[in-house]
Amino acid sequence: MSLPARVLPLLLLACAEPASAPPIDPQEEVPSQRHAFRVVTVVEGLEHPWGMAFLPGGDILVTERPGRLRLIRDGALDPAPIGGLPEVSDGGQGGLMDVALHPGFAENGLVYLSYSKGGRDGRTTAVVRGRLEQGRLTGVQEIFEADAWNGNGVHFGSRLVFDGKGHLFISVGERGEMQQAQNPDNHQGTIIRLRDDGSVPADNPFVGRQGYRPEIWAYGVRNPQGLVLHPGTGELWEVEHGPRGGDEINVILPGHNYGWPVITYGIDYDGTVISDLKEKEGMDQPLHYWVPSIATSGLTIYDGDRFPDWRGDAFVGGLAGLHLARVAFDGHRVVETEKLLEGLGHRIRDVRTGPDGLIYVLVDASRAPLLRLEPA
Ligand SMILES: [Ca+2]
Repeated sequence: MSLPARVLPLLLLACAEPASAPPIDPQEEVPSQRHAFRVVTVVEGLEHPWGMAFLPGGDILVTERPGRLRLIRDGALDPAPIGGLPEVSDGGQGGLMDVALHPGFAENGLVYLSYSKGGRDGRTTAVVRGRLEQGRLTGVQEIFEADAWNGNGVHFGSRLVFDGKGHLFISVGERGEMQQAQNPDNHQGTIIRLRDDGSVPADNPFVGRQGYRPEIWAYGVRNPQGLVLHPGTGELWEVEHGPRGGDEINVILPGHNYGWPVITYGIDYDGTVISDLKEKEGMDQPLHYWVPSIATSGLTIYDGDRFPDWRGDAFVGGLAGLHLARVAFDGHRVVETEKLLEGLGHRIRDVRTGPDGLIYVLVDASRAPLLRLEPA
């Protein structure tokens, strides 16, 4: 596998891991601007966990990047991984990524997984679904394979979000080929919108348009590793891992172009200028950006009842940033930012609001914990 020189520092960054994190004292009250909280370890010993989904009844599914789907049952990590998974091409930034439940999971048992898939032309991002039955996925079928093949080990995306109206959103990275994010004739650097069976909705913005893939909902994104429906407005919010200084939060609208790499607030990892432009007609501006980068991954808009003064705030994981970012909004305007969980030395891969109103945080490490923020 050959890699362009400009992605090597990124890989080093992605692989860098703190030697050991200080132990967390669950009794310790952590102060912050709006709420004091405690950091509780739910389980330990996950290998590079990436995504999670809450099952009805309180159990949790967690993906591990090397290709395992794990079950946290009654608060303990089941030693046996879920069976029946597809063959995952692990390595670099690729592997098993997100997990999401079909909105009708209670009746149909359908679980969706995004992962990097290997093939003759290198690797790409793909999505499968299967029925969870007695510790196995059965009837596994591929519902999407991105036209985003190459030999690069970077920028696979990939989050999965259902909108509750029969659609599934999938975020796909530009696979380390930045110019391809502006080419809508492939899936590199896009947000995809499909029906739950993988078919293309007739009202997607580019259906029938020459030179555009009909699966595309929006394009011009770099490496989108956070995607949620805003619980208050129903908007699709995205975070993308930018170049050096240029991570972004965006509101994703149908048919819109988010500008990478024509406009950016960042420079390349080797210090070279990617673009002189920070804005351009026809390209959407982010709601917020980070300079320097924190290496964003994971996003939740808090809507639980346990931290009332955090309601409506965005929580974003920072990998290289080694913290959880809280960004408070008034509509689309940022009104407050704060770094949480600083000093623990944790690369943060994912963050979710649990059905219990607590905030769950996945750490990226070879032996990693799932953490939970509880009110003090
Ligand atoms: Ca952008």
